[in-house]
Amino acid sequence: MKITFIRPNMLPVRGRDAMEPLVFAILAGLTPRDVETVLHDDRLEPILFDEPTDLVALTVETYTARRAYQIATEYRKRGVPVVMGGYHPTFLPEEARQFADAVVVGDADALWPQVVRDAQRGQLQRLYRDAGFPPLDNLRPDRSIFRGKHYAPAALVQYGRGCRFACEFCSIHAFYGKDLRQRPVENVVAEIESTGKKHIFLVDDNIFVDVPRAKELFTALIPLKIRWSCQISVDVAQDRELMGLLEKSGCTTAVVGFESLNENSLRQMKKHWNLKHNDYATSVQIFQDHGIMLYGSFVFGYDDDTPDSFDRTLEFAQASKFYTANFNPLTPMPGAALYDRLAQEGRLLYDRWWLDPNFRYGDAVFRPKGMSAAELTAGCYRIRKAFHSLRSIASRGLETRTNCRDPYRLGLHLASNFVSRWMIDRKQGLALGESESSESIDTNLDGWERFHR
Ligand code: B12
Ligand code: SF4
Repeated sequence: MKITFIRPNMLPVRGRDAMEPLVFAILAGLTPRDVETVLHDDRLEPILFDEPTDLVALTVETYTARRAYQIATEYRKRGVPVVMGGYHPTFLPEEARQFADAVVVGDADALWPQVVRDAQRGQLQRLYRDAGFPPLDNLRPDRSIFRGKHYAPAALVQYGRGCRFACEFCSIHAFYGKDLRQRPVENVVAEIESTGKKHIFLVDDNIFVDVPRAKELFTALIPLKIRWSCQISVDVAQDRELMGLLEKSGCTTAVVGFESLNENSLRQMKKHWNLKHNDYATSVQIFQDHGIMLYGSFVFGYDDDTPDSFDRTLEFAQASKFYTANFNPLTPMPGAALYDRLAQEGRLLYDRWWLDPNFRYGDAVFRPKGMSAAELTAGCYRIRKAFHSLRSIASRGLETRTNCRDPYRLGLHLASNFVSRWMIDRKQGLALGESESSESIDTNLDGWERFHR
C-alpha cells in the first residue's frame, strides 16, 4: 500500500520560506513500516495527480481549505480515496466530508494506525474522532519523509499542545479547550539532537504554559548549544529566572502576541492579561536585555479600533525595534468564539469566506465598528508595507542588543525582512485556492497548473 501525504498551498505563490510540515513526520512515524509513504508539498512542487497511490492524506487549515478541496476532488475523480485532518476539518467536519472519504477530528496520534488499517481493507469510516486527548509520550516523528525537499533550515519540534489562555479569536483554545499536554523533556531533547539542526522552532502556541515545565525544558536545552525560536506570551517577561534561562538556552527569536495597544480591544479579545504585570515598553526592554529578537503580532478590527490605531501601532513596532511583525485584520476562524459572536451580530461579510471565490487574501471579512471593512483591509496592508520599507529595516536592524548583536542575528533580521517584503505584494489580493476566481470549487485547476509549470 502507498499513502500520499499532501500539504496544500494557501495561495498560488511559491514562498521562499516553507517550513517542514511536522504533522506528516508524525503520521509517517505512526504508519506501519510495510506501507510506502510519500509527501507532496504543494508550496514547493507540482502535485503528481497521476502518480499511482492508494490513499491521499491532506492536512487542512482554514486558509488552505479551498485548495485542499480542489486537490481532493482531482484524486477522487481518479478513484483514489482521500482522508482529511487538521484544524479546519476538526471545526467543520460536515463541510470537509463533502470532499473527502474520511475525516479525522482532533489529534490523529491515536487514530492514524486504525485509519491505515481500514484503508488497507477498503473499509474507511466516514469519521474518526478521538474522544479524549492522547498523551504525547510516544511521539516519534519520522523526518525521512522530508528528504530531498527544500525547506527553511530550522527543524520544527513540538514540546506540548494547548494554551492556558482563551483569547476570543484563537483556534488553539477552540481545538484543545483547557487541555494542556507536554512531552517528557528527555524525548524533546533526543528529538532535537536527532534532527542534527542548529536552529529549532518550538511550534507550541505558547511555550510558557506551566512555569516548572518551562524551566525544566529551558534548562535541558542549555547543553545542546542550539539556537531556537518560539511563540510565547508576554507575561513571561515578569519572571526574571525564566528570562535568564531563555537566554542561556539559546532562545534567539520569539513571536509575541501583543495584538493591540488599545486596552478595551485587549479586554474584548480576552487578552487583557497582556498588561497585567508590565506595560508593553517595559516587557520589550526585558526581552531585549536578554538578546531575544521579537516578532510582534497585531490584529486590528476590534470595536474600539479606529483608523488612527494603525499609525500608533506602526510607530510602536518600529520604536520597539521588532525584527519582524505582522499586522492582520482580525479574522474570524470557524470554531473560535469570535466567529460565533460576529455571526450572531450579523456582521460577517461572507457566508464562508474561506470558500468564497470573491474573498481575497488580506481582506477584512466582517464589518468593524470603528472603520469600514475597506479601511481595515487597507490600513493593515499599508503599515505592513511601511514596516518593511528599507529605511525601517535598516533602523530596526541597528538594535545592538538583539537584531545586530552578532552576525547570526543580523542574518536572521535581514533574511526575514527581505522575504516578508518580497511576499507582501505577492500575496495581498489573491484568491485562496486558485489564481483566477471560479464559481465552481471542484473544477478549474487551470490557475494552479500554470503556476506549477
Ligand atoms: C508553525 C506554524 C506556521 C508556520 C508554517 C508551518 C509549516 N509547517 O508550514 C508559519 C509561521 C509559516 C505559519 C503560517 C501561517 N499560519 Co500557522 N501555525 C503554525 C503552528 C504554530 C504550528 C504548526 C504545527 O507544526 N503543529 C504541530 C502539528 C503536529 O499539529 P497539527 O498540524 O495540528 O496536527 C495534528 C492534528 O491537527 C491532526 N492533523 C493535522 N493534519 C492532519 C492530516 C491528517 C490526514 C490527519 C489524519 C490528521 C491531521 O493530527 C496532528 C497530530 O495529532 C500552528 C499552531 C499549532 N499549534 O499547530 C499555527 C496555525 C496552524 N497557523 C495558523 C494560521 C492562521 C496561519 C496563517 C494563515 C497566518 C496568516 N494570517 O498568514 C499562515 C499561513 C498558513 C498556510 N496555510 O500557508 C492557524 C490555523 C488556524 C485554522 N483554523 O486553520 C494556527 C492553528 C495558529 C493559530 N493560533 O490559530 N504557521
Ligand atoms: S495566548 Fe496565544 S495561543 Fe494562547 S489562547 Fe491566546 S492567542 Fe491563542
